[in-house]
Amino acid sequence: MSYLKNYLKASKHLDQKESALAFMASLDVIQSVDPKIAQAILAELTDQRSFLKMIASENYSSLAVQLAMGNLLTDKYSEGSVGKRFYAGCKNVDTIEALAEGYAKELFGADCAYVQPHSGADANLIAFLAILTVRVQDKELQYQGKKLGELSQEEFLSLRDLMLHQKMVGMSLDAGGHLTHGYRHNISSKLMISSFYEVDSKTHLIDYAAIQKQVEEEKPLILLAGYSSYPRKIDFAKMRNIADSVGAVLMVDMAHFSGLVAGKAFTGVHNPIPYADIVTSTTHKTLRGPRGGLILCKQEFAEAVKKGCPLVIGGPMPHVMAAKAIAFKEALDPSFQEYASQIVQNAHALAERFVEHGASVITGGTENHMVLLDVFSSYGLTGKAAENVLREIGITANRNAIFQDPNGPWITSGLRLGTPALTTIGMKETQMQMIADAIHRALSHTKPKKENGALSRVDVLTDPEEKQKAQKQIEQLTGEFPVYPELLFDEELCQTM
Ligand code: DSN
Repeated sequence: MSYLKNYLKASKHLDQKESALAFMASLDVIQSVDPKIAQAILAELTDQRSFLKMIASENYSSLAVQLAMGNLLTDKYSEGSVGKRFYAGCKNVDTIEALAEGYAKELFGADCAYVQPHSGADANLIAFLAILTVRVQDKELQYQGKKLGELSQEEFLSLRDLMLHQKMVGMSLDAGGHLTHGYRHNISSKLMISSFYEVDSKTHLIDYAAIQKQVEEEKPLILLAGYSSYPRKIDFAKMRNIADSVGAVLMVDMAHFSGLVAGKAFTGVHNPIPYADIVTSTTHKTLRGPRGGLILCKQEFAEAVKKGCPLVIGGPMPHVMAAKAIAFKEALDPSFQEYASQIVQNAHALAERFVEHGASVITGGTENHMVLLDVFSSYGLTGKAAENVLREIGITANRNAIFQDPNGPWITSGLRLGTPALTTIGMKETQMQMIADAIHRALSHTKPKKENGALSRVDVLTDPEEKQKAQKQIEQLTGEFPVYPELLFDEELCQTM
């Protein structure tokens, strides 16, 4: 039995979908080389269907996005940029990249778009280096009246030294910043002299006056705004003023909320595009595209950014650029605005319900797509333990450090819950309330086990009856809101293949 035949049998009396036919046929092709890989792909679908996806940085991309990625475009090298390639035969890649750039500019109202970065981390690295190129290297070269290749080794090393002594200020990791924003274990801290702004220790909100003070003291080249784990909007007009007060470049990493910007849930001072010099993003979070990165920038940085290859990356990935183009086109549809606004309403409903249950919600609520729970003070559980309990009741979410976390960045005291994926499959406020109830039920009936006389930070026991009730609540939702409902197959039959 082939996957395709399995689908045809399972969907016999229904409208058979071309995307499902293509997906199932692709599994047959994969199976012909390695059945284990085909099985693992299908098993991942089953897993994603059996658990509610609440990882704030994940989503479900359309099958059109996925199929645009899985084809012959993967074979093509295309170093360079549109119309200026180091390889022959790039006409079709030019078409794809130009379309992706055009859609991105239209979607975000940006002067310039660069769609080659393979990830958000790549996008950030290219952005840092583009800023160093424009604001440090090019100025120095102009002063010396030479091109980069004309410098002697001694001159080049002294320029390199100058570039390595530039400062950046970003949000600290435990306040909600990202690893690539100057964290010691990331290349950003080795490339730049990085320091961090925190959040207010009581409200956990960004303190703009404190950032202003810090920036006046440090006088950085780059002020970086953006987060991986912060449930509020940022006022980019204020950030712009702070950057301008010391002549800093304002860089924004909108990886988490780019879908909310594209879908106009974040407008005015909460839309970074008019305010920032450079904006980076991933394409697979709220934006619902393929795994990848994106840079939008003002003209001043356009030329340097477009040299991301060879600055940081090697060959661009035409198949992923094609999938980015599809995702941007999908986001240009007016329905994406409804989607973005529902993501935020869902997160709001989720947070409110936890507040009603008396749980400690970081910042007291949310304005974006995520809710941060302090599970340590709410339920006496670490983030790691809570993450495991959630998986047991049928939810995939991730633990996250909270500000000045007493349990450190690995075990953590926080749980980060996101609504983008659940919103994609059609859930609304009512379902968010049910989910908050199930999570609260499970966590409030969980106790840490004793380990050598002390309470374990990882091993916990949930009251079996309460756990079962919570599991049932979640099961009801996974049944009502199937993931990729068009992908029908007979599971038993699959296991015999
Ligand atoms: N893993 C992503 C996040 O959760 O923010 C980015 O690294």
